[in-house]
Amino acid sequence: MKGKTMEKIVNEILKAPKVIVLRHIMADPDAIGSQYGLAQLVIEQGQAKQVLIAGDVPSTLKELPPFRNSSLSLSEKLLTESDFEKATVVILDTSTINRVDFGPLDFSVLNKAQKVIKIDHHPVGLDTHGQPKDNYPKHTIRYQDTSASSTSEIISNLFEVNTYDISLMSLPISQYLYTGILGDTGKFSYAISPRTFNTVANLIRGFDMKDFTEINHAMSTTTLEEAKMKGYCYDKMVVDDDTANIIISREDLNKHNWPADDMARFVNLLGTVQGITKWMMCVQEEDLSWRISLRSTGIIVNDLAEEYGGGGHPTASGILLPANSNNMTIIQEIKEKLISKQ
Ligand SMILES: [Mn+2]
Repeated sequence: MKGKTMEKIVNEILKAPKVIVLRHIMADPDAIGSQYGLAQLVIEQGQAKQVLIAGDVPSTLKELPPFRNSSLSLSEKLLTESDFEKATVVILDTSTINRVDFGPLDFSVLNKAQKVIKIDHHPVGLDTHGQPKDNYPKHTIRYQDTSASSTSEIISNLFEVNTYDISLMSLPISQYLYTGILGDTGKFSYAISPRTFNTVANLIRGFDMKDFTEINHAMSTTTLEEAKMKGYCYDKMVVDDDTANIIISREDLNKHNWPADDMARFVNLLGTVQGITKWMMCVQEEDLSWRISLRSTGIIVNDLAEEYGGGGHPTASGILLPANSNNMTIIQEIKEKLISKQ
């Protein structure tokens, strides 16, 4: 942890008179957990008179205990341009600017902001001048830590910065951040480190464990509809040796009235089948573009994603193919390349 940079950023956020906390589109538990966690931290310990959050919460995540009962979700509203005036905008868990959930606005509103701070755990490439290729505004203050399991882990570590005290942690903050870490580690199955467990130990210390086991349980349950979607995935997946793939067209989704976003979240189901070490899920969005997720248990797949204009983590990356009549050919091509990868 680069203590000084982190300390500077914490102070910057806690002293700001107006704070907006944003995160990525197609939100996952880490995006929302880190966003709510930081927003609540500023409300409880910061000097801001106004703390605003924005972004669409998927219906499935609205039911998770800490988000369901959150006072923050009630205050959520669509931001307007004037909200950004003199604001310190903190963008969490979002590697490139085009993935920020601005609601009806776009990134140009950041020009009105006093400060833009990016805190993230995703890797970003550098351009020839050594600048991050994330398209964030020039004046952005960045804190990027790819060794963290999640952005929620980074936000939890804010409490370990000199001036702050872990005993100041409130139960809502703890639960938001715990949920985020749980989400990005697949309930401590991957991306973990000794630091992850230290962080979690610090987060839950002093609270009733029931407040966390309740989250564990909720994250293991699904709605009946989701259970049916999972069944569909297992039924439709195709296995070639150690590689699994599933291709779900718009027509397939429409038949069941299933949103593409909800379906895409089940990508890791394919990896739960014995013998599968790499897998891909292709889901067709409403605009007929294809969202392709590549995953593996260790084999590097982001080079394949990059070959098709995508990117991400070495073992978890994605490609977006804009609507095109040629897409099925490209998907077959990616599939073949994934099968032959070792
Ligand atoms: Mn994350």
